[in-house]
Amino acid sequence: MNRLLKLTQQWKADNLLMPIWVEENHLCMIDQRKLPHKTEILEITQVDQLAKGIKDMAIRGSGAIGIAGVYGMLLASRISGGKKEDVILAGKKLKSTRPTAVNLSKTVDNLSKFAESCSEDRFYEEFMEKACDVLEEQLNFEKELGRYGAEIINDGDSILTHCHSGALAGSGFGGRALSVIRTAFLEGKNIHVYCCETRPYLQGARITAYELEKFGIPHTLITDGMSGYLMRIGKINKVVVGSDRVASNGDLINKVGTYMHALAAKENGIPFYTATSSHTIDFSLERGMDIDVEYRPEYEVTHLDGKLITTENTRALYPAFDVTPNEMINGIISEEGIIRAPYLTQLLRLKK
Ligand code: RI2
Repeated sequence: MNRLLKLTQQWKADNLLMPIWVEENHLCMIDQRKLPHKTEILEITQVDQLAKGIKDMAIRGSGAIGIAGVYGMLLASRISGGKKEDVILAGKKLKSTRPTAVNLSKTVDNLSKFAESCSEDRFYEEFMEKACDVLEEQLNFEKELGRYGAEIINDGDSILTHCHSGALAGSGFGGRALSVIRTAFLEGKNIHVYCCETRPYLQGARITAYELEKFGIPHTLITDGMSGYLMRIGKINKVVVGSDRVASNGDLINKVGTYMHALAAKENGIPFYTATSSHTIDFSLERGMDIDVEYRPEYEVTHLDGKLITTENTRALYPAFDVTPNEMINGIISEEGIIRAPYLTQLLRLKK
């Protein structure tokens, strides 16, 4: 049995809620579009299938699509029979699926570079070792940032989170935001989570609430527009969200709606944190507003569960992410600790 199959056995025994994993002859991926009512597992044997799954949101969350990038490159290296150009081409295909979350493109770029340096005769074996290192590192980051993040959670906190930054958006422990929340809960802190439904894809309603229930963490679902009022009446006293990308000045790019929660938090004097890992910091990006925001199809807004909810003529717009300026962020929780302003200098600790 190879190292990856052994690791997978271990992760299953540890009860990780993995979004994607490997079996003897194929990849398995939970179709997140079907949750919470159905746990459908897609069998992946081709890179194109995986790329489509990422593009169509069968797998999503910045950490998870980065991990999907690792599995995709590994799959390509196996199919290629040692042809490096094929692996690099597969990387390009994978990267083109979702442009905003940086983990996918960073991971694929690193593995493409690694492919160039592999020896011809042991190409797949070397690639496998590298993939295992990256996957293990991601899981460790998740647990580490959870431990650091739990320090800012107090007994009695009511925490708002937006979208889904949890196990299925990462390596299976708790992703980013939910690693912080889950660790605090496991430490015995009495907490309550308000999760936003997250229109239009409803990751919060469908997946965050599902995971919180699985982890036994008390929670309440709210619609996105309710956060400001609930802060004002004292129901929410902290915000912890994930991150699709962090610019070198600390600006946060995350699921659209995050910026509105940050504005409401600032107005109400409520601390706002993002949980991330060094892989999600884009040191080549000076400011958040310089990013290429992914716009998704109109029908994802005009339709609910495949049914049109507007008139035929109604036009819709769906920028999938927004930008929260660094000055609205009280801390960036990472695997190396909690980074605080001035971010431009402090984030350099994570530049490896
Ligand atoms: P981690 C999601 O985007 C949201 O923006 C969410 O905050 C983030 O990814 C979670 O990723 P989408 O992929 O911070 O559902 O947990 O569009 O890595």
